[in-house]
Amino acid sequence: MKRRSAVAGVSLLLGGCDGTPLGYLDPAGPAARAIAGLGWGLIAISAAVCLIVLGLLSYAIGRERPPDSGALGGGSDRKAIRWIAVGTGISTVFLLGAAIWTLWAVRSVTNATTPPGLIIDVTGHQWWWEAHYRSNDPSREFTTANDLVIPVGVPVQVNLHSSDVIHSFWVPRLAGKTDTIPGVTNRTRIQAEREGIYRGQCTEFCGLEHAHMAFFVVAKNPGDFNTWWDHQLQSTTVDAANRGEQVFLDKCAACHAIRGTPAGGILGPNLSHFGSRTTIGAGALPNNSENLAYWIDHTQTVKPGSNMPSLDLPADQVAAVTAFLEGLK
Ligand code: HEC
Ligand SMILES: [Cu+2]
Repeated sequence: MKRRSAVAGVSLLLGGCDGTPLGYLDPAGPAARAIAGLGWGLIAISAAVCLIVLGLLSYAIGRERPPDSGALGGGSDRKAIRWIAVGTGISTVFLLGAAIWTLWAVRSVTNATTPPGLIIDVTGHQWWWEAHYRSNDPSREFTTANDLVIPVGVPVQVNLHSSDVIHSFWVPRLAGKTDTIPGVTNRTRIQAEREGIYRGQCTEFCGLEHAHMAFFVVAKNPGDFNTWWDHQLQSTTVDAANRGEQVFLDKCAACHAIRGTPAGGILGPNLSHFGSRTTIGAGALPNNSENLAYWIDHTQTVKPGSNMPSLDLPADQVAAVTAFLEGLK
């Protein structure tokens, strides 16, 4: 069994499991596009201001001065004052322009005049994300974790909660950062222009495993999204002959839930359909059988301080519960 945690951790800081970078400057949704445009605009304005100041400075340095020149560079005081006015004027125009552009970008980011096509309640936990999909029909609601699947082209309202400390919800390619604050419900909007996996990250220092509090927004076309939703509503059958399921009910159910089984724990992520999740431990390891077996008995090596203990189970139990969970597609 390979110790993948360090490698995976570094690659996740720089990019996703598939090596894709966070992509701050590669927007894939309207809010991120407005923010990226503003970012480039502010860089351009700052560069222009620097160039103008440098130009004026070299002009002033290179100028011949009369030997009796005073503090303002000699000549007439009126001339000096004119230069000060020009400088102040240029700065004012640029700064005002930047301020107006910023307000315009903020307005387009928070603009919620169109009703959302989907509402998801997301709760930040130390150190993972819970997602509850809302529906007008309560029997169609469900809970999942760490992967947020959304339909392409649909504005999605994310209601943000926290179960412990302040976290911050950020998907750089789709929208700006919004904090999750205990006792407060913040709202943000995400919308993806095309299918893909967009990496998200907690961006408020929230304790030991803050860096391993990633999540993934998976944008599917609306047809596939509806199929996915229907699939989430399917239950796992209780099967006394399934060794892995019995180990799970015995050792894991106090903290984890699986739809259709008596397992209803809420201390850890809901594991219904865990097999199709992108990663294990909110981005700590890519999701595959080998890593899952490693996670179960080395949790505190992969994610020291996490609220899941390393479970010291016999190898055959680890193998059985791993096969069971990876089978929950
Ligand atoms: C004391 C509570 C507790 C017990 C018992 C427990 N877990 Fe966990 N588990 C957690 C918590 C909390 C997390 C989230 C850890 C994190 O990402 O920081 C977690 C995360 C996980 C994840 C990753 C889920 C995801 O979406 O990334 C898997 C898989 C998992 N546990 C499997 C198991 C299995 C299998 C068992 C039993 C053998 C088990 N857990 C027992 C609390 C528990
Ligand atoms: Cu956090």
